[in-house]
Amino acid sequence: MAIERTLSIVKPDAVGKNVIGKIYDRFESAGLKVVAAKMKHLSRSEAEGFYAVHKERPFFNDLVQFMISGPVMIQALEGENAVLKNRDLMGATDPKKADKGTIRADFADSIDANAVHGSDSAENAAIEIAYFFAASEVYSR
Ligand code: RTP
Ligand code: MG
Repeated sequence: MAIERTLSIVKPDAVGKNVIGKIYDRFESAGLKVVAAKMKHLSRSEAEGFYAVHKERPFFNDLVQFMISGPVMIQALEGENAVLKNRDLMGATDPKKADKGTIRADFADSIDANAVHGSDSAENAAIEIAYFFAASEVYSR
């Protein structure tokens, strides 16, 4: 299995609950390494640009409004099968449907305030990592 990278965001709800470290522990316990990280309060245009694929969806405005409601913690994760592994750790988009023991089941309150973002493909991961990090800010290790 090839080493892959994925882009993860701890969303404003989870940052507000002070569970960044608990979520990082899930990544590290699963063998994913944090290879880049920054805390940032996104501007509206940054959030709109990040979620541009969803701009025609009915939930787009609520999603952007939520993502700029407070600071987020953004990280690139590296490891075997990182994209799918992170999606498995996150659980389903709606925390009510997320499997027990997943990040969203344990830390999220609703489909809007759902604790984490994770890239959905290796191709999108590369685009999303480049959206937030210069190549020189990502530390392969
Ligand atoms: P994310 O991109 O944040 O990792 O979440 P995801 O892949 O599990 O879900 P996605 O379909 O990409 O949707 C992005 C975010 O939009 C909100 N959403 N609301 N009300 C709705 O039906 C609905 N569907 C999606 C969620 O907050 C989701 O994380
Ligand atoms: Mg998504």
